[in-house]
Amino acid sequence: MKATTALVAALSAAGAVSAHPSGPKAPKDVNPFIGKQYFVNPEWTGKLEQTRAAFLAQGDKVNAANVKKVQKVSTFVWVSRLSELSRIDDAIKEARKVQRRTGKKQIIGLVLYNLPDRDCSAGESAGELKSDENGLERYKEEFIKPYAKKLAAAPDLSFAVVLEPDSLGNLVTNMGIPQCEKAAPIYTAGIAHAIKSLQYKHVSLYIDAAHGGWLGWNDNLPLAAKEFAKVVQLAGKGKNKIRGFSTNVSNYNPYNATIRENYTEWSNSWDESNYATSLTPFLEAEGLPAHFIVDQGRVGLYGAREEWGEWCNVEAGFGQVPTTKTNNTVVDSIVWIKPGGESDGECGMAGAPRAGFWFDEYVQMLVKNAHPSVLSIRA
Ligand SMILES: *[C@@H]1O[C@H](CO)[C@@H](O)[C@H](O)[C@H]1NC(C)=O
Ligand SMILES: *[C@@H]1O[C@H](CO)[C@@H](O)[C@H](O)[C@H]1NC(C)=O
Ligand SMILES: *[C@@H]1O[C@H](CO)[C@@H](O)[C@H](O)[C@H]1NC(C)=O
Ligand SMILES: CC(=O)N[C@H]1CO[C@H](CO)[C@@H](O)[C@@H]1O
Repeated sequence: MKATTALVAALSAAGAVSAHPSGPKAPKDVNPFIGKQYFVNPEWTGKLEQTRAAFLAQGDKVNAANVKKVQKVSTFVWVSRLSELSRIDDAIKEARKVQRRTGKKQIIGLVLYNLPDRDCSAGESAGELKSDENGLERYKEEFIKPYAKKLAAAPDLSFAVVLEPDSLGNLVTNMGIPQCEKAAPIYTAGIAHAIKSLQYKHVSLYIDAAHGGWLGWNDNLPLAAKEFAKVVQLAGKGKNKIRGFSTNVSNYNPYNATIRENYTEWSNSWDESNYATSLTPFLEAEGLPAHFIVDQGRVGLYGAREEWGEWCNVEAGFGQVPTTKTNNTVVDSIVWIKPGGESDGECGMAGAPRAGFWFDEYVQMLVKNAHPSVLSIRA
């Protein structure tokens, strides 16, 4: 077992070298999460107080205590509209406080999510910017510029930034939808601009690569890699450019499936670790860095979905807690990008509120089904 792992690691390292001929001053290939403390977002952990109170009201002391463990876990901070840029300031302020108190270097996870004509295929998460109303210029000037300025002013911290979940996935598979065809040049220009604007040593960029059930099929893997390469090239000559890719943001796929779901039958990407592995050679062929972060904020229970495409308030639990011990050399870290608790929409579980609204019964279920790594946290 060990020998095989070492061989695979050696091969993939060799692949990386040949794909990126590096000059003497090329940045070292370091996992930005190693040795850092993952930032815990008090805005989210505060909301879980109502979940704890609900368990106590039911006389369920065990799960009330488990909520305290969940409150120790790091989640990403979503910046999804212009008015949410202040969330970056709040996170920076809080992270500095913790860093001063503990002496441990903090890494803050951020999601950058505000492209014009957002969510072209479903429209469920359509954003505030419209390409017909000068959206791309506004995105660059009013969103990316201040975003970059805030990060640039905090070199004492580290940042992992997920770029625009879902967007490039739509350009790979949904070009038959007129809105996506129209959005394509806007998306590529917008993300390339974000990459170019966020070139700082303390900022690691991860382009969103959707998930194994979407781009993980054999036919889609090379198309996805080509789409990513196009955007990175458009960003021009850079320094570090991007660190890698994020997968499964807000979805329910397990990282390491103990039992394969039937609906994954023909796919080599039946869980997110295998998706990262499947995509790797295609990225390397395009000269792109094959490094991943995988969202395990919510993981669907085995058998909870009849089809892979089910996405709405699926029966799930909080997943593996963030760690760099991923058992896969191409995976930098498991992270919780989607902070469990906000409803996906009025669908899935009974009583679900509109998208984005807190759904406490759902959170209680996430706690009850939490991964063992959550339960072993000392609170
Ligand atoms: C998957 O397929 C097997 C074999 O057909 C069946 O026994 C099993 O119940 C199925 N699992 C689910 C979750 O539907
Ligand atoms: C890595 O493998 C070990 C040993 O099998 C296992 O206990 C652990 O849960 C795995 N880690 C992840 C993140 O899946
Ligand atoms: C998946 O789990 C198995 C069994 O615990 C373990 O041997 C393997 O290393 C794990 N793989 C990953 C990628 O976590
Ligand atoms: C970024 C991403 O992959 N998002 C997807 C997560 O999974 C759900 C369910 O398959 C999709 O609807 C999202 O688009």
